[in-house]
Amino acid sequence: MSPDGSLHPTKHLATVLKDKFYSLSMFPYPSGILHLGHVRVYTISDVLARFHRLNGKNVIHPMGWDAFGLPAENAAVERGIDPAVWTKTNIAKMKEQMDLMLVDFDWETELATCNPDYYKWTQKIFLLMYEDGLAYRKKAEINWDPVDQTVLANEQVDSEGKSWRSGAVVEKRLLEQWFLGITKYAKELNQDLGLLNEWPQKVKTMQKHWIGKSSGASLLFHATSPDQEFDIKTFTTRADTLFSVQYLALSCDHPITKQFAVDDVELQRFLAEDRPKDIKDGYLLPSLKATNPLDGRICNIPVFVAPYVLPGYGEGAVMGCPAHDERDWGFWAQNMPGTSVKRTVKPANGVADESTPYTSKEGILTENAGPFAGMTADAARAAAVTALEAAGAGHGAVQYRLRDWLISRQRYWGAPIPIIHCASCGTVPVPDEQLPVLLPDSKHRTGKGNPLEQMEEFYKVECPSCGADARRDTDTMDTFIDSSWYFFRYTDSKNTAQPFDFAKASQLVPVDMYIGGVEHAILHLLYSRFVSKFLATKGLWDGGNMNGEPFKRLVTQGMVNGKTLLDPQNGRFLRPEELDYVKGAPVIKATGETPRISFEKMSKSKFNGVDPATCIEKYGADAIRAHILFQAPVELSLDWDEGKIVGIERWLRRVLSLPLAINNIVGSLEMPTRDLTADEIKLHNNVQKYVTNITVSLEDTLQLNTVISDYMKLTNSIYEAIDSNVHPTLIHSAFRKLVTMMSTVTPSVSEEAWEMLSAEFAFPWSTVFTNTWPTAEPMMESPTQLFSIVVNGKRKFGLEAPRNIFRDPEYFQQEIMRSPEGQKYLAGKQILKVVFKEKAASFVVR
Ligand code: ANZ
Ligand code: ZN
Repeated sequence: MSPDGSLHPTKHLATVLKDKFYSLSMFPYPSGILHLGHVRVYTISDVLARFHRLNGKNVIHPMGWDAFGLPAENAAVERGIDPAVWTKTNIAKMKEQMDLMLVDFDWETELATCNPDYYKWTQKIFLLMYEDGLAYRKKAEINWDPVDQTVLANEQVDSEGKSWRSGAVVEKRLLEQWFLGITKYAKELNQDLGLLNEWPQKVKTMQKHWIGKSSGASLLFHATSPDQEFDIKTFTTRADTLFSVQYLALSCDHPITKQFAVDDVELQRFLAEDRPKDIKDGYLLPSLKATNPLDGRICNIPVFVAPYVLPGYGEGAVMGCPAHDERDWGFWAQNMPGTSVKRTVKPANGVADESTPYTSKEGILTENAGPFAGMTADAARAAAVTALEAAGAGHGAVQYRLRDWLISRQRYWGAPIPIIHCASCGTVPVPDEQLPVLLPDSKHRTGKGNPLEQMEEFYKVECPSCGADARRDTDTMDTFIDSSWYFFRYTDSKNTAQPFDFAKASQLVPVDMYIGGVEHAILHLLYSRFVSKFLATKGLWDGGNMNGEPFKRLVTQGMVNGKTLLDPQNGRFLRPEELDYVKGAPVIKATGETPRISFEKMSKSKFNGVDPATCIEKYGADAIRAHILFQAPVELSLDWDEGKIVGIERWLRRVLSLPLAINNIVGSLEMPTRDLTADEIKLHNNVQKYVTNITVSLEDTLQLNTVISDYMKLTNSIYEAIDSNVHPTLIHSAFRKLVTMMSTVTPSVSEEAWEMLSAEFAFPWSTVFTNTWPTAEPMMESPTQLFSIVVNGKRKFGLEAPRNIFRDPEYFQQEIMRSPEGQKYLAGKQILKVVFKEKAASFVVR
């Protein structure tokens, strides 16, 4: 049902939707082969695009190529070809396969992120960020992939510390790197998840965790050594535990740590130690003592340097509460063995277990908690912040776990960072008129390191500011930047003066429907949200009505799993040549056994891959498109079983037989002037029902699997209508509606059926694609209804009969007995009792 309460979805369409519909599927990496996952996404976006086009919308349905990145470069190294050539060839191949799928993309706005006319603007956006201090350089400990010889973002390192791509154990190195200040947008990115009503909850939850908002307090501990005083700022989410603080811990990078290290050889040794740091490791700064900010009498708090304290989070220093934090408990036991812990929070009813820390955020403060004794932990947290504020020693504070975005890559196949390093001017942006900084043709690729660093003709430049000899930055940008703004470029992909036109982008973005894999739930979607918001702040577009959010509705489609045949003895994956087929059923040649079947992620090693092009050749694009929608709801994973396509093929053949059958009975397209028969009313009502269902599914609920079953049911209704002599004009009209609606999913079958119909008459219409989407008309009251016939308490069959027949019991009983089912269930039986109701007749028989 539509929000305005109307049952007519077409009315909803007209009033709620704007003039445009931007249907976007995540653009692919041009690997050269289209897989079934692609077929699934593009089918969905194509069906929706065609649906909205038939509804008179200005539909934007673009396609492009996420064309920079490592695979092209690796392939180039392996095969000795230019990544640009490799990429171009792959694009051509994939485009051909998309055409085979009959996806109707707007090819006139096609883009590839590796083209200079695109990355010129990626570079410009980087410079806009640089201008605002959002793109900055700093030395950072980075993840170094020793195999690919490149820096990896944190997200590209798995939980075991290995590279997502090469699988090598990642090393830590210190390098000057470019960062984008996404953390400046952390608050908005977190808050505005609340605007994304049409996003899957699981994606929002993942982003929320990734951004990781923590509310707590920032507080100052005064610390003294014999000759100096310090203020140590810490961040805590547990201000209520302030009176249980027994130590402070500083990160290895903390300024105070660095200062002490100057004279303290042992600390130097501790910091330089090359073994993996344990969470419990600590180095006590013997001469430094801190004081509790709310009670000066507690003034002998030891201060440690501890690797577990992250330099980039909070204040890079923590207050240690062994009694209430697992990590602090372990740290205390190792560094201060035998010392008691100070408990200030206990469970509301009962006593704490003395052998473990009490880590719950709920509880009651003990008598050890000074002014907070007796309060609930909740109340104590608030009271502690108030007290700290009054004492000028702290305030409420919020921290985000989100880190700034490290974008430097020491690789060739990416957009060069448009910066020049000058000995006297520092980092100098490349002037606009020198953009794009072109990737030079690289002939000497060794596969190791960054070829740009070895190309003097690339890096040797004049400083744009002072004219002295300078060096061009040889890093390229993370490809996630390329894909963070491509949907803006589609709105104006030929613009040579700016990334895109303000008015065009503002009119078309936010994207109405974004479809892609859930694997992009965090990075790509978060980066795109960040960049869109930034571009709105800079006035490149108006930001829409969702505070710069780029995607109104998001759909994450499920995986496509391949049919996998396994040896039942040992679970081994079976190769195709190990199998025979007996009456279509697989048999293992060697043993004669039936293989075990499961559906698993497609992979070469499982011999379960499916090539879409082969499938399309075998069954046709229409059948593949309908099958892929029919087999599973969009969000769920789909088990690809070719054996099931026959059902779709059978249905499509039935559809294609209808035009002839209809042309045979239809003489003119004049409507009957008499009252409609019961069968005609039934057909009428079925048409309205399916038009409504299909419209709601395509416009709103996206239950695309039920769209296909509704097409099938409507097809059956039309066959039934022919059998029951429904007036041909009504059948003709019902079929035209079916074919029009089907054209979203099965364009060629629909167009063929349409032509066959049109041929009979000199119709003004020429193609099904320029039709208008059918509107549901009011239902008609049928003169008949379905009665349930119950025999000895069990429903045996249904009987269609005039509505009022139950008022004439004798006639009703006769009709029941006369029907074929009545013959079957009642003939020859002794009828003891009959009860007639408004919708049923109940027999007791012997
Ligand atoms: C005292 C305390 C007592 C803490 C207690 C926790 C439990 P989230 O929720 O992840 O934000 N912390 C603060 N800065 C840190 C840093 N740079 N590196 C490592 N740990 C840090 O965690 C916040 C908590 O993590 C803070 O609250 C602090 O320990 C620690 F019973 O302060 B807590
Ligand atoms: Zn200079």
